[in-house]
Amino acid sequence: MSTNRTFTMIKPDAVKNGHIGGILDKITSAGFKIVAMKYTQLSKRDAQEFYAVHNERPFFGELVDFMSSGPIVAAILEKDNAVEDFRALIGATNPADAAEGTIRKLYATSIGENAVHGSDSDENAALEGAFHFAGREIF
Ligand code: RTP
Ligand code: MG
Repeated sequence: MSTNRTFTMIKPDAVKNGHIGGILDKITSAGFKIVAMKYTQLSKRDAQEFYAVHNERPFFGELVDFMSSGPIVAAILEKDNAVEDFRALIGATNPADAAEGTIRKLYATSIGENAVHGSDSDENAALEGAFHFAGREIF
């Protein structure tokens, strides 16, 4: 994956609460182009693997249970400076600290159930995109 891409998931809380459309509108209105997208659900094992970097953290079990609790939307997004600009668009991990107008400020309910994921580096964006999508699913 080139460095002008990032990877996102609309998490199970936001899907359950009916925010897929609102979140996709924020994403595309901010200038991100969707180059891959699917509606899917992570198994517990998928969530453990995806978030393996956090497996020593106290919230790991909760995170895995939550991320596998219902369907998600996974997508690869393209824009100049995609990783950094998307982290700015989603806002702080804890919605209480998220800036006005950010996706987490608008749609997240708690630090754990925070509506969206955004890759934190170009390297992780590539790994996370490849975790969810085959080459023929990316346009
Ligand atoms: P993400 O990876 O999902 O985009 O979120 P992030 O970078 O803003 O936050 P990160 O530190 O990578 O944490 C990953 C996810 O774990 C859950 N979390 N729960 N209960 C807690 O204290 C806690 N802290 C983090 C959140 O779902 C967070 O997005
Ligand atoms: Mg993270």
